[in-house]
Amino acid sequence: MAKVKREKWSKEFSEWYNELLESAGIVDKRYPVKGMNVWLPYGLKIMRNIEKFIHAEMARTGHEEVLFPALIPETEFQKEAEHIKGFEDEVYWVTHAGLDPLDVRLILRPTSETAMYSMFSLWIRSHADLPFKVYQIVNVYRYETKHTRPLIRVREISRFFEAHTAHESYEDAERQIKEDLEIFDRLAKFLALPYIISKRPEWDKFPGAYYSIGAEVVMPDGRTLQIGTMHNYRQNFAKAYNIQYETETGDHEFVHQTTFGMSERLLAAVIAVHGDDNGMVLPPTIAPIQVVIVPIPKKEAKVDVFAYAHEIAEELREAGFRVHVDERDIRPGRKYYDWELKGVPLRIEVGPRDVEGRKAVLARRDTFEKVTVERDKVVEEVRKTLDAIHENLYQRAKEFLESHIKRVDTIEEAKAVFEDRRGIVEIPWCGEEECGLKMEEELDAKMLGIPYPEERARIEGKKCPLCGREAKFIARFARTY
Ligand code: 5CA
Ligand code: ZN
Repeated sequence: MAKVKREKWSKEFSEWYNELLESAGIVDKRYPVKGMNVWLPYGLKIMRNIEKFIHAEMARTGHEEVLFPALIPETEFQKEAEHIKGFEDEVYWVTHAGLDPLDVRLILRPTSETAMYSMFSLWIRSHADLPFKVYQIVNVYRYETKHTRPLIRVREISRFFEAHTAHESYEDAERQIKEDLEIFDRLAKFLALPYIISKRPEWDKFPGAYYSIGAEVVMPDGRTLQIGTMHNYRQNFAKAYNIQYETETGDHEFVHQTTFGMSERLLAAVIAVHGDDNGMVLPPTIAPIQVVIVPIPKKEAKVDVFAYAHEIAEELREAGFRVHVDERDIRPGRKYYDWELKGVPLRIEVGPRDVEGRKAVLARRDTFEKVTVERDKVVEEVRKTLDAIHENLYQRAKEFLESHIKRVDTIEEAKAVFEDRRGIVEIPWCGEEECGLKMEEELDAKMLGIPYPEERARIEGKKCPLCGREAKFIARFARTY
């Protein structure tokens, strides 16, 4: 039985990742615009399965789907001062139509606040329209200057999920953030991804937000990846875009707004967190093929392994599984290799002896364990094994995450963590921006923020290692993607 190997996966993660995206057929990064990649069929199928879950969650929580144009007039883009400041050096401009310069130049959306909110001000009239909850999954464009990487940091984010909501009060907007966190938690469980939530420091909030929170996973090399964010805007954008509603008493008030954003980074996290040296390991929930059946014919055998394989496949399909029978005329070992690379969670091998004995061999992708089961128990065993795989992926990832969070008291200890296995360092902090920024500099790391909700971040009896004052919070630092 093969053993799980994670040498290259952890020690040369970048190389492992880039090779895998190509060999497993996820995206092709040879497209001639830097930071913009081509989705390949297999990668797209996995991403669509993630999106299906997101659409279902949106329906469950009463968000309506919309689609806004990708172009935004300069005049709309410039209405919220903080927002422009945050994005002006990242937007792509459309300045001409044919040969004529445009009167009002257009930007390609980097996110859709400035596209949506002038329309919100037309649509939202009274308290009866609230809460107002919409979302879209679209491509957005950001001229990223940090190192670009497929799915992780792209200049065309092709599967950008953004939910935008408007509320009567701050309290109701806070309820929305709680709902977003619950949706995110269900999605993370669906992807078998353990994560941490932090409230961003003031200097790293989303441009225009009152506060921002982020969800992070730890990648195989110990760096963190932000895979989701929620923002409470309070009335900042409502004032800039004049989004008012009539209260029950006939007064006019600005709405409170929130957003919730994610992208194909979710897929990057799944690939990275669950993978090993043999390739991807997909959670059964999103695997385009959950079970691959490999018939192993033998020349002198009289029984038909192909018919037997199809019979099992049909039965599994009827039970609701996504199944593929690999009938290619190549050696079984080669087939195993291909499907392991592509992360198919479960393989069934059937040879003449299995046909004669009415048996089948189940081989797990996550542990490489093999068991022989009775033919009439196959459906039941497949169901049990896929569940076990999902659970094992989650537990393994959870252990990895937990072993990469270290609480320390001094800068020296924090530095040692970043030299050793990296991950996330938690350190006492007085709460002052000056100390936070200095710690970022000394550690050559980013402050992810403080644990969320804030009650979990408060500490007593510790000193800020920089200024020696009483520490108010635990602050998290990491090298980030
Ligand atoms: N308007 C808000 C909420 S929708 C917003 O744009 N927030 S964001 O800038 O934090 O982006 C939301 C999520 O998109 C991030 O958490 C991250 O998962 C993803 N994302 C951001 N930039 C990129 C990028 N260049 N490539 C891939 N994913 C990205
Ligand atoms: Zn301090």
